[in-house]
Amino acid sequence: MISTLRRAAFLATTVFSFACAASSSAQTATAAPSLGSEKVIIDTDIGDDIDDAFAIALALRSPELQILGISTTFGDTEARARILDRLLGENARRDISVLVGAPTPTKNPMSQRVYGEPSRFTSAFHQPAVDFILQQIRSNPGQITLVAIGPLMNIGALLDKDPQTFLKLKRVVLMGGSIKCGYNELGFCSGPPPVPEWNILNDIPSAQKLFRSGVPLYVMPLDSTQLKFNETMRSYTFRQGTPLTDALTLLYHEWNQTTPTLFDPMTIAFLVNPQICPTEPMHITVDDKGFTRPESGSPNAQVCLHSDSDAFFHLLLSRLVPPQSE
Ligand SMILES: [Ca+2]
Repeated sequence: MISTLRRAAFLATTVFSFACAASSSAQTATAAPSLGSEKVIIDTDIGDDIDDAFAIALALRSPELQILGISTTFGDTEARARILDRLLGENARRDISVLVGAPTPTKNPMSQRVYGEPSRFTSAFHQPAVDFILQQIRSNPGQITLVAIGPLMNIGALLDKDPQTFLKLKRVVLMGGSIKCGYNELGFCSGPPPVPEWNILNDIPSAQKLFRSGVPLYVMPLDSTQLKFNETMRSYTFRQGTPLTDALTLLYHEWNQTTPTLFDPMTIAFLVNPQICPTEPMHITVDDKGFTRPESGSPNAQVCLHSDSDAFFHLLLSRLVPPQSE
């Protein structure tokens, strides 16, 4: 009981501080479209789990970022692109290109497919993701951060098609892998041993290519990304009634589960404030079962094993909520 009361008091204090932060960051919350200095392309499997939508929402509200495009990967990539069409259209961000990866076979149901049914925002054509990303790298060598928050088919295709251009990325920031702990419903790293993580497991050869590529690689594995979006935070977010929070509300209900784990948004939080997920150099080998094993050798990745979850949620909520009226 004592711990329950303490937790309730902590949550009340935390949400109050989010509200204050929202009020003090009115300029941040209204800054759209963003023309920030950090050029990013986000590669996503939005539509299955719910965390991709939160990652994109946070990116849309991060004026530090200039989002050049959002590409889809894994399964029915056109359906995912239509979800993005609507999400961007309803938030007046059709300036952002929506790209489509090659479709792949999957039996995984797409929980948020209905959100992407044809609407006034649906584009008749989506440019192939690999062509667009290579064009953008060639036009902006050394400047683009590729944020990978889905299975790695597009990454593998980029490396197959033009590895020299791929190496002209500024860096890849990946949500993926499991270094010292596996999936844990409690949200903290205690007990479960490492497992093959979803984004790695669904395209192991591409993951192996990525970790061997030599591109600057920043990794947010399960160890630092099992961030539970609890009931208090959900209620606070979903009652805001903005186009962005309304989109998240719809997608959350179509997802039809209770507590989201916000794995993917940590990549965006890292771009905005690297101190939220400090990295350390490691040599990671992806084995044939999809385990990401730390081994001896020269570092091939900067890996975040411990994140600041309070700072993460403070950033997320202070950006998702609108400015308070004076
Ligand atoms: Ca994802």
